[in-house]
Amino acid sequence: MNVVWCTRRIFQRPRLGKCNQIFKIVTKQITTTPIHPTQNSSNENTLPILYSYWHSSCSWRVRIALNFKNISYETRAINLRKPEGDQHTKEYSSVNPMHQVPTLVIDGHTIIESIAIINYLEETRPLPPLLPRDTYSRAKVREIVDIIASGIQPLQNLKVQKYIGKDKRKEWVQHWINSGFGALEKRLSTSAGKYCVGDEFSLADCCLMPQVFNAKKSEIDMRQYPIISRIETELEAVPAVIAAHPLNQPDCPTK
Ligand SMILES: N[C@@H](CCC(=O)N[C@@H](CS)C(=O)NCC(=O)O)C(=O)O
Repeated sequence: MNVVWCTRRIFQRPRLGKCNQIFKIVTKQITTTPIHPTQNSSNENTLPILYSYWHSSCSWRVRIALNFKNISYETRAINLRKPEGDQHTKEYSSVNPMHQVPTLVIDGHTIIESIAIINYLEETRPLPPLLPRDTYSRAKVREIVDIIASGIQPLQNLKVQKYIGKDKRKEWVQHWINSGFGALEKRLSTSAGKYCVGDEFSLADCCLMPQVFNAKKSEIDMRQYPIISRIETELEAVPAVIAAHPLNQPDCPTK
């Protein structure tokens, strides 16, 4: 397993310049310091550890939630793209037997699965909230989360793409993203305000932004999805989202 070593680096990407974020790497291992005061575990000396890969949409979901809740954390980079893949090492497999990122170590617990992690954060550190108060709005948030986290992302995962094979890969990914986004666009038409559900940023938005990023990488024509695209524009200006962007991660390759 690789830990990315870094003494100090400042991340300022012009592309994300709407709200410039500055991250100080203050320890030998990567530590992202959020903009606001911290909301950490009772043991102030122990930062939560996020096993993450810069390009992973599921890691990005958790990074957004951590940033949104002003929780300082340390990043341990798991390089999924190396031929032998850090996710398959014996050491990491004992942390996450699904051989996937993210994994969060927090409050003496090791939690895998991005949505389980974010729900833990929501329940242990409720402010600012990622779920609305109103029961029906919460259901809407969870509906959108499920469409993305169960209905779209698993079908485009790296190991699935490898299994499908090079020839079919692009068509497969585009098919399932378009199928999921078609449904999502219709459901968002019943809930969206500024964000996925009304005007409050939520767990649904933590999931939407990384999925749109992947869709664009997969050359999906986003003009088919005007509501998703409009929400994406709003999300591009949210500091917690910008700070969590793949290009702003310490393990993002410089080239
Ligand atoms: N349901 C899991 C999915 C995690 C997942 O698919 N992670 C991807 C990156 S986004 C991964 O680690 N893939 C490794 C692989 O396919 O080899 C979650 O939400 O955390």
